[in-house]
Amino acid sequence: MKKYNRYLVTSALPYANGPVHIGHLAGVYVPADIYVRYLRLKGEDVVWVCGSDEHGVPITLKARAEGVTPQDIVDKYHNIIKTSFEEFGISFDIYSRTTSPVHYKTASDFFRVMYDKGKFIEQTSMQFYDEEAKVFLADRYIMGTCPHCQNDRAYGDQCEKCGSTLNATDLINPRSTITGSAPVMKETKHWYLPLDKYEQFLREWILDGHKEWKANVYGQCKSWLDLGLQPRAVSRDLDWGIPVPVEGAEGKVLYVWFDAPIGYISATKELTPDWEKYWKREDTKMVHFIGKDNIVFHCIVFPSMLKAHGGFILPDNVPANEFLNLEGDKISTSRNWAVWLHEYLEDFPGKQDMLRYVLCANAPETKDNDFTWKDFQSRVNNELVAVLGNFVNRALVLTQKYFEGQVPACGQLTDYDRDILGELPQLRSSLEENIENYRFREALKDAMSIARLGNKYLADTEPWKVVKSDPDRVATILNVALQITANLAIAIEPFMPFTSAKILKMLNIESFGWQHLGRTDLMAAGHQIGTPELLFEKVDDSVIEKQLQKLADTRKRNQVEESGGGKIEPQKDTISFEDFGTMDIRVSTVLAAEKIAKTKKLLKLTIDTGIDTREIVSGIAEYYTPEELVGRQVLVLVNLAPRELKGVMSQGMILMASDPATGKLVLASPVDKVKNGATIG
Ligand code: B3M
Ligand code: ZN
Repeated sequence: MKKYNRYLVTSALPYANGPVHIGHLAGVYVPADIYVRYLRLKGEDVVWVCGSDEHGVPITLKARAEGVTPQDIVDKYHNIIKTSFEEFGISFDIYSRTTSPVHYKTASDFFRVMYDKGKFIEQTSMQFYDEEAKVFLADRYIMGTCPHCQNDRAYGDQCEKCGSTLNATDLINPRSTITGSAPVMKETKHWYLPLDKYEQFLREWILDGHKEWKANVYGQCKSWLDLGLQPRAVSRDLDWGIPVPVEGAEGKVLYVWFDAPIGYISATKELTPDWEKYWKREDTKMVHFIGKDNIVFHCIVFPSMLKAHGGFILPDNVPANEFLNLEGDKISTSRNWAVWLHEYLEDFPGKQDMLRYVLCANAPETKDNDFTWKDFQSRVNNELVAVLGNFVNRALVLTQKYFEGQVPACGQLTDYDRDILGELPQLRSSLEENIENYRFREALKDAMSIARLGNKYLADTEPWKVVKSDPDRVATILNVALQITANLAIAIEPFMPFTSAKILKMLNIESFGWQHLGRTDLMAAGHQIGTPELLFEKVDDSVIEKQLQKLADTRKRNQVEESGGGKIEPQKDTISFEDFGTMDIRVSTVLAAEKIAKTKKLLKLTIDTGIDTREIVSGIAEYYTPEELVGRQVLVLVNLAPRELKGVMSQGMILMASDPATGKLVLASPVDKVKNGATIG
């Protein structure tokens, strides 16, 4: 066994293109938080780094779709994600981001060192290029007809209908998903990391040296290595990312999976000037917490990069989890099939620990698992309320009742008392062993066993009966119960930090360290405790029904979409009443309409708004002829800033419905005739 003197813990950098959901928490951040909180309680030297992963093609596509810049997208989601983590007590030492200046420099320098050492190979190849959007197309952004099953919505890497793996060049009639145009082949140069050269090193390091890794992680590494590794491109043609820092690399950026793991180094640099001791000394234990889809990058690619660069340590373990499903289906951001953390907190304010508990108790440690609201309800009601909350409440309320809230002195212990207390050190060892081996579900069971022990103790000793005949014995019983309560506060801290803090407050204790766990002298006789409060409330059926209804609505929307009904846009962010009031929408009549020369889509409309007569350019020529429009009443946003379109000053916007099924635009009009100038609101 290696002796380590400090810990460097990393957890996967979430992509800043959406909020975080229960799958993220269960798979990566709750386990890592438990591990780190445990180490801190033990007084270990530990840093835990994380941050947003802000590069990559999906972010640029989202920006394009929303008509904003990639920076706008990452700013928005970085803040949402960071806040969600804070609210759930995910206690990173730093939550940085890969657009930070320190990261740009760190990642560029890292590439440059590898480049100067001749660690890359340069290669040109032909790739699909979208001439309209002026971008090279990653496989996912090319669609076409599958040569095997004729599905016309197959992707450049896979047909989701028949499941076959494809190359983009296999597709019949390929088209760009960005513009719909047919892509052309164009030559491009990239830098590759020849992973095949690291095979030997990886085999020895992982397959021989880390047989203790989780079976799913070890197994994936082995199958990758057995298949044989290929050189992997570490650059991309893109205008969003960290520029490749060499001559002749204009328009090329580092591949997101090259820069992102270096983000761990950058974040540590931002955290402490002493960062090198965490990254460069062999007595540091580095642990990467990730989801199973990231295994190859953390076990094969990043270690090869670290090795090629030189001077860095390698991870001691990569405890990747499997996936958490939701009510039987794969969690999906694009299909909105998720429990989003910010939405959970709106529905369950202050109840973070309930979710932390359920996600840990049901964590996908060895296989994919399912989150269901029924299971959530029964775990909260039968475990948190009935076991943990109930024990703490009884111990504290009885102390208030019989001893005015003062810890009673411990008299003569019976053999039974000693047996009960004797279980605490054993539970501590088991808990430690489980956490240190990344078995957090088992560890949580150990912590909960302390509450079960307490409940059993009170049920067996029945202080509420004994009090009439033998009050001295009750003093001892409650002293024992309070020692157990104090132990419980320590043991659950890594899992449920908010609840632990509440118990400490009720015990009127500042703090404990891990070294106190297992001791039976934590609550001194005469110490005044605080006022007992309930730790958890039962979750009613109606609450669960509401959550299930929300998911049923989503399922229905998805079915409509997937059966060709088109994409129903999700609701936009909430606005205030005042925000709405700033829009001035009027019933108006179209007086005249004519096509704008040399355009396919645009009509120039002359409109009577009731306020004035004005001109508006509207993109509806594909759906209505000028004749169909004249004389019709329409709705017009009249106070939209004017703008010039094809030489016409357009003053307002005609409101139209965009049919999700066909993409066609349909005029929005009042059902009954009203006077022009009528306001809408
Ligand atoms: N951004 C991928 C993911 O969320 C990712 C991890 C980067 S860790 C360096 O699956
Ligand atoms: Zn197919």
